[in-house]
Amino acid sequence: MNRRLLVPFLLTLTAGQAAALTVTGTVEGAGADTRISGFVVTPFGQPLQEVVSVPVEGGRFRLELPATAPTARAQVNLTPQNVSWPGVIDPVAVSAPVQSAELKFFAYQDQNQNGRHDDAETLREVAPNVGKATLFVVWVNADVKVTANKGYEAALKRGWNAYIVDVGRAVKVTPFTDDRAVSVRMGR
Ligand SMILES: [Ca+2]
Repeated sequence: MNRRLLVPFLLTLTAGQAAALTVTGTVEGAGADTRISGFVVTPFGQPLQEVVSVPVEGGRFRLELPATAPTARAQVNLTPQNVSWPGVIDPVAVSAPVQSAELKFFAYQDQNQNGRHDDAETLREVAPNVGKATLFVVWVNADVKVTANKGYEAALKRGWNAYIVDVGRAVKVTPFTDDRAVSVRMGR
């Protein structure tokens, strides 16, 4: 094996070793050709790029998040001023300067059935829930701890992180694990 072949091979190996996160769930009210997708978004929640998407089959889906870093244009400097994550209320503290990208979930009808989102296909934001708590997915380029009002505390590890955020009298942030199924309700 020559050196030029070896490098991509090693990169593939490394990517394969990273634990990719799997989100399985049920969808209520999905029409024909509905896909559930994860988009990296701007700090204002506008979808930038479809990172992953899967068809809903029999009201169910299984989404595997890639282990790779999101596109550079989705990465923003995380500051206490621009954390607009669910459950985060001022005052906010960020323990280290990092780049971050938030992933949001959208549903759409794949009208041309090409297996991906096209501009003409209307995106509808959906909230995957576990009970009354919400799934939250974010990428950071280094370990960082984010704390905020009402007990919000998230210790993020370099790479993709997934949490269940429960907003009540206090904000409870717990790691999301693959064995917990989410539910998505498509509003009308
Ligand atoms: Ca399409």
